[in-house]
Amino acid sequence: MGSTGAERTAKCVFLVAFCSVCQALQGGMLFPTESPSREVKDTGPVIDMPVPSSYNDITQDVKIRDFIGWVWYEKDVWVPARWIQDRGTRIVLRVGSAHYYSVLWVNGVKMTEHVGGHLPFEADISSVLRQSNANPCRITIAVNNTLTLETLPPGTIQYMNDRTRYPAGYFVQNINFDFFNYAGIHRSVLLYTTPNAHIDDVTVETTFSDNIGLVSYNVSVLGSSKPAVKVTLSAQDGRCVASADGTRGVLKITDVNLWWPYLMHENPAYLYSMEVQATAEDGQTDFYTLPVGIRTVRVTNTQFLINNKPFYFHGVNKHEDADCLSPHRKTRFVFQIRGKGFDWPLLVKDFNLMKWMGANSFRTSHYPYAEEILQMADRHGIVIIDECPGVGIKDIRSFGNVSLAHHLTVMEELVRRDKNHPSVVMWSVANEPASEMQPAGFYFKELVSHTKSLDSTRPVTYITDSNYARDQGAPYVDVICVNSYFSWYHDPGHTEIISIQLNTQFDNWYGKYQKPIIQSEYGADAVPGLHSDPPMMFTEEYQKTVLQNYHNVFDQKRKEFVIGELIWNFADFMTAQTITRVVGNKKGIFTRQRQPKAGAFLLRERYWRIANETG
Ligand code: GCB
Repeated sequence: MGSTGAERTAKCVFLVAFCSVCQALQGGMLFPTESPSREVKDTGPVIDMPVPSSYNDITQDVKIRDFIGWVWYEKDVWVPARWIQDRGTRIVLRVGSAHYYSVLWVNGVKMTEHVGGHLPFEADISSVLRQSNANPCRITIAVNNTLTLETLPPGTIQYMNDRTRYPAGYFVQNINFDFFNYAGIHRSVLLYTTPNAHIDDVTVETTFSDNIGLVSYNVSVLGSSKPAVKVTLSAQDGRCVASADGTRGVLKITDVNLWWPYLMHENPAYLYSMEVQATAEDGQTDFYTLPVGIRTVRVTNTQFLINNKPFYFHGVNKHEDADCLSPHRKTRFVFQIRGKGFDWPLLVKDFNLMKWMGANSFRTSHYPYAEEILQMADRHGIVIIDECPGVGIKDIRSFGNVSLAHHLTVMEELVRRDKNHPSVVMWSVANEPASEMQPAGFYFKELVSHTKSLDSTRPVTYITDSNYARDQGAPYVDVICVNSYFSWYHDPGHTEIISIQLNTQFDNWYGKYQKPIIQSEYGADAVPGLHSDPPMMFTEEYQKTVLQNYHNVFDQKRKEFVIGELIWNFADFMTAQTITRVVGNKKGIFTRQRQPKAGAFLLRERYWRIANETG
């Protein structure tokens, strides 16, 4: 942990559960032993743990890999003395994400807690640092990865305590999603400062008319009742192109450079720089600079329009997952096993691969990705469908009021974090919920309308694998996103059925809703290096044949109402251990180490061809 965001190591303690029984002195104090009526809980080992990283793959210990419960991270850091001495300085501690439920202490004082594994949380720690003798300052974060029916994603704990079958007894975390439940502090922990009176939030909405760009902005300032706010927009060459005073306003830019997805324009991903200054009554000024891309998004019943031009999503679904080589400060390279931990080399490699294959878009399946990834997409002109962690909502009890209230809160946190990214063009509120269940209608109506009330500029969707006739949520979304695995989970081995089944799928959905459709997942597992001709399941040839059959249908339907295709998946990824997964899901067109399978070359040819056709 540290102010620079550089990788550091914290100490990590694994605790199976808390045991907080206090005995008065008069008790016998028998040595604790286990018996049919007694349980003993011990603290786990204290070990070095890198941040950011999942803790699961760091050691050789299966108990740590599959651990469910509380882990404690602790680190002493030196806070610059001037931060503490200057009472006009506000000191904030920010956790990029920690999976799933976290409690944060500084110098033993509880600062905050946070529910949810994929979005940031922070606390103003100034007064604690000033009260305690700050240095070194001790940061303690307890993280619990247990999933329940009311978490997002949901899960249940199942106890295997029938002693005739399980002599030792154990419990499992059941989940209805297909990726490993990596846990720990996954993104950077930063210490940063602001003046006491500070810019708390900035929201921009953009549009244009002919060659005039319009940026509506809204600035909120805390710690000052009458701040003087000044906003300046600069072009990439540093020229000031518009400015305004006040907490709200509209900036007008003549001869605007729009933000375009790459492949769609010769000058894509144009970002202006918006500098906000807020000066408080005492003369202190806070400055914040936000990159701003000016673009519009609109959906018709057959098209997805970016800057009023039809956009066809030819892209990928991803995961934050890899086992890869990373540079290290001291040793030149280390083999790092980070799980879902944020990793710069991986991020840059993945963007290079997406560009190599001509992918213009990705979905953050199945949870919000690190902010650095969105910033990179803004700069490179790659379009994002931003998904919340609403994956695996299969149990009717997860459609209850408590779950819905939490889901609405998660959408608020997601929109608050990602609203200003031009690359984000649509919100996805869930993946493959049991949307045919009766309560799903009300649930999705509320969820979609709440999301639209938070952001009226972007369409909202969720990803369905339900039958078109029974799905309860589709009336509320702007775009229908459908997952299907013809000739894989259905009719395995029969790729000849894809054409008829896929055509029927599209015609049924469009016939009922007259909304544009994205094939949000399709694919087949391929174990790299496994070959067979004629193709057989799990070979690279079979994966290719499935993709080709899907593509033939996409090519007919994209002339009508199909507005996108996202392969499942960009790369192989880790899952729980099941009989259908051979050390993880192998539907990647790249391996987990980012080497191409045959399918990657097929998609590369296809995506570049589409890019050239659609300009
Ligand atoms: C799906 C899920 C995705 C899985 C995929 C598969 O429908 O949305 O999370 O990994 O299928 O490979 O089964």
